[in-house]
Amino acid sequence: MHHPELELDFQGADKQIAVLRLNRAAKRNALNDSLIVALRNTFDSLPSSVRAAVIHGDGDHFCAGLDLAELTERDAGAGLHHSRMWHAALERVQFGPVPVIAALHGAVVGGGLELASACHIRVADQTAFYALPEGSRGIFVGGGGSVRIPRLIGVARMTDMMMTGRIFDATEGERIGMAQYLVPPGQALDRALELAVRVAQNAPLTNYALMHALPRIAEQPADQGLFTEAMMAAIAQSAPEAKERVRAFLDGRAAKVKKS
Ligand code: 1HE
Repeated sequence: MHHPELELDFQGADKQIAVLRLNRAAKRNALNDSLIVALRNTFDSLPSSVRAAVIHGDGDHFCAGLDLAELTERDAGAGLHHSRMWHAALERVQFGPVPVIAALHGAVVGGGLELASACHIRVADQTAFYALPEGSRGIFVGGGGSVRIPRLIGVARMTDMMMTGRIFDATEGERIGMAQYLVPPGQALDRALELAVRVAQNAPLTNYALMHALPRIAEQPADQGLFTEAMMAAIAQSAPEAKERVRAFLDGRAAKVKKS
């Protein structure tokens, strides 16, 4: 199961935070097939103590995307299966057991951006930049990018990135919705870990609803979305943990909402 280029570590008092590190800096963390399979296996087999995960990259870049050295003479069938392999792995990131926070720096390009877009929250430092060089390499996205990236930044911006090779820097990236947090150079991992600790404190059913119900509701027609929302709300509030958390607030034992 262990893959030398995908390090897995656990942090927090109860080992609640899984920290995954792409560990292939010499190749700018380019994702070869074995790394993609390892990513999938890791999310399939996280210990039940884990409540949130952080993913980041070693070296100067988050991830240079697909390992182009492996993009050999695939025929159409092999290309289809290759793309589906990426889909299966990134599906386990998005719809796996726990929320995943991406800590981004340097190149977040091609399949690296596809991986980042499968995560639930993105934290970028000022060195991050975003590109989809597939357009200039004569290929197309194949790791779910055409589905997930427009949901972050819109179809028009993704078209522009692929057609013209446009690169967004970290500040622009935060402005257009690539990342939700922008931090000084070198601070993305620390901030992502802080956020993971916070996310891990939520009721597991709330995180489940945010990961599994919210994106589906967003795709549904309004009437169906409202119905799904009502079902999810009813399930979440029926949990003993929800009742206890609400009681704690009413008894003055829980934090108020405070502006920072
Ligand atoms: C690689 C890869 C890679 C670097 N596959 N080997 N992605 C791309 O088109 C991005 C290609 N990479 C780059 O543009 C640059 O490498 C970076 C901007 C990411 C970093 O630049 P730099 O100057 O720090 O590194 P470098 O000198 O370009 O690369 C260092 C080594 O990593 C070098 O190998 P070396 O043996 O000569 O040292 C590079 O060849 C290697 N390397 N990126 C293989 N991507 C599911 S479909 C997804 C489709 C895509 O992702 S297409 C986009 C692919």
